[in-house]
Amino acid sequence: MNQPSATPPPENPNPFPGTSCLGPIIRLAEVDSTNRYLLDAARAGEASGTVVVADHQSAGRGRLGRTWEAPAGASLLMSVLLRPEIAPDITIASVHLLTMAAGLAMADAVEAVAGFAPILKWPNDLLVGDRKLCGMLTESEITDGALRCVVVGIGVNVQWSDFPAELVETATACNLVSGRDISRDELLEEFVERYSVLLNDLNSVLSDYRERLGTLNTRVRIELAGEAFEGIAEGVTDDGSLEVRTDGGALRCITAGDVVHLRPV
Ligand code: BT5
Repeated sequence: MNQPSATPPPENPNPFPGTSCLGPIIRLAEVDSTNRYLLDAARAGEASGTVVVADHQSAGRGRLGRTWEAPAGASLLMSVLLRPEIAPDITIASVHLLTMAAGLAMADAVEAVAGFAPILKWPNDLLVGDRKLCGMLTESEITDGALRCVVVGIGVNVQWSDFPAELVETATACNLVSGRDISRDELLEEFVERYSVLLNDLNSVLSDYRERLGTLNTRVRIELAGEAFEGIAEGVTDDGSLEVRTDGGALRCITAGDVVHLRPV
């Protein structure tokens, strides 16, 4: 007698077994911006935890209306959709923890895959020396005073042969630092594992970020709209602002702006 055929188990929608909350991964060959794509998808109901990865962006976004440039296939260009249910501690006032956690997770992923430890720079960069390896842009959707979703966008230079003239003095890539080919997929996998763990325990993120932030105790130049000054970066407040002791002795709290690391003190 024929045995009734067993129903096959449903396919695991999480491509990274052992992690609890990130996935599925949507892979795109080309998009204007993974952040734009995922914010629109979120408005249309896309699930929390969805990750979008693109080979190329035609209009990659930086902060303050700037652009993020990368030739096709050279960078890990990704965005992660997070809704409050995936990280229940998240409120409007603590969204910065998601970016800090992404920075910590990506720094560790780079170290695991490429064998070197990048420096964290406030608020959102990974550097090697004074060259930028990775930038992050977090965008939130708030309606009626409530946080609906957060999209954390990350661009990491992974496998570059040349840099465009405007980046040649300021950027670097994993393969150039490690002296060997580096896989975007391996980096993605390592990042997703680490980020999932941190999202499940955001309480430790701020202290880990402070401990590992290369900006602290460093002489910095702060560039704000219409103003620049120098000082020593002394701390990060609970709301994620950078505290800088100016040469005049005042303590200034920076919520948004650009930081240049000048030299260690
Ligand atoms: C950032 O802005 O560093 C945030 C970059 C976020 C990019 C990711 S890629 C996936 C996701 N989808 C998006 O559309 N965006 C995110 P900011 O701190 O403003 O730095 C931007 C500046 O970095 C530019 O003005 C350039 O000077 C420089 N830059 C641009 N492309 C770069 C690259 N590939 N490597 C290093 N520096 C770069």
